[in-house]
Amino acid sequence: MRDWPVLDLGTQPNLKAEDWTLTIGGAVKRPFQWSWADLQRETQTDSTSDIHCVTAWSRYDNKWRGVLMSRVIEAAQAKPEAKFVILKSFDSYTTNLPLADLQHPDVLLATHWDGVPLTREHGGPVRLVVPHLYFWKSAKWLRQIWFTDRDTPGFWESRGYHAYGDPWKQQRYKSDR
Ligand SMILES: Nc1nc2c(c(=O)[nH]1)N[C@H]1C(S)=C(S)[C@@H](COP(=O)(O)O)O[C@H]1N2
Ligand SMILES: [Mo]
Repeated sequence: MRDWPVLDLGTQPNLKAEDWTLTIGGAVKRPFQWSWADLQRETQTDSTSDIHCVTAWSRYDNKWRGVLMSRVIEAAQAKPEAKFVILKSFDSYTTNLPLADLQHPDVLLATHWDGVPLTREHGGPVRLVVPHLYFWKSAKWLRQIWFTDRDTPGFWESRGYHAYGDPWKQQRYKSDR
C-alpha cells in the first residue's frame, strides 16, 4: 500500500510551511513559539513505527522524519504540576494525553513520511506522531501544545472515545478498561 486512509473533520487547512507556527504554553517555565525555520534548526530524526487506527486498520513500518517531542518538552521546561497536555490543531481539532507519553523516544513532530514532505491531507506541514496510542491522538496540522495539571477531553474523547487509547488494550471507548 503506497498511501494510507485520510481521516479528519473534513476541513483540511491549507498551510504553507512559512505560515505554520507552534505555540507551547500553559504550565511551563519557558513558553515559546516555533516557526518552520526554528523547527529546521533542530536535529531531524528518522523513526520507523506502526499506525494503529481505532477503526481497525494498521499500517506498519512508516518512515517518519521530524523533531523529537522530548526535545520540545525539554525546551519548555514543564512545571512540576504539568501532568497532561492538550493539543490543538489548525482545523480546531483537539486531543489530550499524559505528558509522559509525549516523552517516548518515538514520538515525533513529523514533517516527512517515507522520504517525502507530509501532504496537506495527512497533516502537512507538521503533524504529531504518537505510535503507541490510537492514531486519533496523532494531531495533524499541529498548532499548540498546552501543558496542564488536569486531563481535559479533546474532540473524540468528549464524544465517547477513550481518554488514553492504548491499542494493545483495545481502549477505544470510554467504557473500555
Ligand atoms: N488536526 C486533526 N488531526 C487529526 C484528526 C483531525 O480530524 N484533525 N483526525 C485524527 C484521526 S481520527 C485519525 S485516524 C488520524 C488520521 O490521520 P491520516 O488522515 O493521516 O490517516 O488523524 C488524527 N489527527
Ligand atoms: Mo481515527
